[in-house]
Amino acid sequence: MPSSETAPLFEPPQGALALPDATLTLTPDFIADADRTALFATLRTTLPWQRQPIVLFGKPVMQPRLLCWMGDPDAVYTYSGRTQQPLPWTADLNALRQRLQTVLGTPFNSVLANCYRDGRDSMGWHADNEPELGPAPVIASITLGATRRFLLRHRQRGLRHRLALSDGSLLVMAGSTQQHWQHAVPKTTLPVGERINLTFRYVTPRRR
Ligand SMILES: O=C(O)CCC(=O)C(=O)O
Repeated sequence: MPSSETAPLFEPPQGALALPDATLTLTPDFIADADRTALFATLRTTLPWQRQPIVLFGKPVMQPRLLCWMGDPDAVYTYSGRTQQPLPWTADLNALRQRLQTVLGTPFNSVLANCYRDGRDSMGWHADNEPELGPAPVIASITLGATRRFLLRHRQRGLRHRLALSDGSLLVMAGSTQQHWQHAVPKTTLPVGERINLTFRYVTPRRR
């Protein structure tokens, strides 16, 4: 019997979500309750958070949240018209990376960290389908802090699904999910606290 550290996450009954054309697994308590507050505080105070513009319809627009891109030196990532050079791993993020690699059995060489300061911060509809992620990327998404709605919409069939991503949860998106589904974190008028989301990825290594 595998231990909970090594049990595969892609098999039911560990939270596999039955959506067509998707491989999604939600593990609500991936980060132990006792560790969540301290990890949130460390990431919030030590990561070099930035507001960054993206290019929308040819014009630079500020993204409505704070973010930073970290990873191996050759994990260069281009999305929404902007090329991200990785900052070096912090000890906490590297430890999470190692744990995810062990549990999921797949490599990660980078992480996009997003900080939603309140309900006005958001993430628009998109798929993580940039060429450097490959055709079937495994995206491991950890949430710390406030619970926010995470919306999914099927790109061809008009299906929709809604998840609540809560403190300490891990959502894994794999297989053909990014080919067929888009996702978003909408704004909310509810009084919500700060939320950090970490999406660990493997991008094809590139020369700097
Ligand atoms: O904050 C989230 O849960 C979503 C993050 C996301 O969509 C992304 O990093 O691509």
